[in-house]
Amino acid sequence: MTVTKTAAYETLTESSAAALAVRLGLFPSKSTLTCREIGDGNLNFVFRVYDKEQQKGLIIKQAVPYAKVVGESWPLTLDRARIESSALIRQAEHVPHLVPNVYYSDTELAVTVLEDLSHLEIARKGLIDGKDYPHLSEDIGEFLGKTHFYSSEYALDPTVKGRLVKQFTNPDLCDITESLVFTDPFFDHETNDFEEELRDEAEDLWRNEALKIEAAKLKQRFLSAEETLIHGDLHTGSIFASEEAETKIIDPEFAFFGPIGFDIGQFIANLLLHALSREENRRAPLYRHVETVWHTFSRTFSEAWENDALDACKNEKGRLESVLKQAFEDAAGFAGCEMIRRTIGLAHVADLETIVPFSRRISQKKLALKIGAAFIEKRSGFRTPKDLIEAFRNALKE
Ligand code: SR1
Ligand code: MG
Repeated sequence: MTVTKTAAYETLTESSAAALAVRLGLFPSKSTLTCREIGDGNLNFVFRVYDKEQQKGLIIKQAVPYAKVVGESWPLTLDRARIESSALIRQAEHVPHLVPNVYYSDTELAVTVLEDLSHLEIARKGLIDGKDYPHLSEDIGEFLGKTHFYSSEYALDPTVKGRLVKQFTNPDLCDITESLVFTDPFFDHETNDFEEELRDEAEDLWRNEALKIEAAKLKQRFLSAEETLIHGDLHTGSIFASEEAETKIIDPEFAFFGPIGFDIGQFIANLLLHALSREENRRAPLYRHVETVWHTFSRTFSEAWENDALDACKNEKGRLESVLKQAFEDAAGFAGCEMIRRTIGLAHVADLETIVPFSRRISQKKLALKIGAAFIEKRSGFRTPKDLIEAFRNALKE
């Protein structure tokens, strides 16, 4: 993998992206290439360059200096491209089979050239189409257990960790999460976005002082617990999957040193938001994923701890358990914030938006708000994923 700094930033087009791939020697100059912009995310351009003759493709991802979902009125630095490629490279040291290969990155052009994963599909889309992805949660649990342990202070020398914390300082993207996940949905803020039919529920949230204080505490954990290098945006749209045991975690541009429970919480929230779009008799695979991701994460993290922890109290009874307990409590609270923001905040999820008829969409969104609030308020009492599922199912019954 090469990291370069070109002369100046310019926004790529389909033809200049293809030309870049040739210039980098990733395709022979005589190739007949097609290139299409396929990005459907909120922040970047994504080009797929394909050589039909060689049946070989690659992805060129370019950050633009603003949030695409909002427009040029929301400026953003381009540094997220550097963060993303560095995070992918670091993750690949521990779970090479679960992340895309990085072929090239250029900090000035804000470009990352990546393995083409077009044979897979985005998990959110597949779930909406009725797929269950039996291996998904085991793979995500392994990804989180290994990457979170080996970038934490439990595994790293303090000076190495300090250097990494600096390298992955990501203020712009942390600010997005801080506002969109932990603040705006809990106030009558202009970024919020919801149907008039949800106004009473939204206003109830905004009046709920106790809930707002708990969300503020979770925001504080998010901002100050420099525990490990987290992915930072692990929703089901950041995962490529197939039904046949292949999973790739993409898009770690929000990566920074944050609390261990954040990624697990976001993943669980998005599974449960999807569960709301299904009938109860189709929810079992989602409940299983919630259990499996936690159990695989904690088993993988614990094995790594046993083999490689540097912690002075490594073998003291209860030390590892207290780390995992904190991670689980945080995960429940973060999941609650994510469920609320995907319902009344900015950046909704297709799982809820495609529910028909409209009356059911509204009733499921009301449930998402109620479950989100319960997760935040009751998080310190939750011990296992079964407790989360029980709280979820109780909300459906009440
Ligand atoms: C302005 S960006 C909106 C959302 O898209 C990303 O995927 C993150 O989830 C962010 O909060
Ligand atoms: Mg993303």
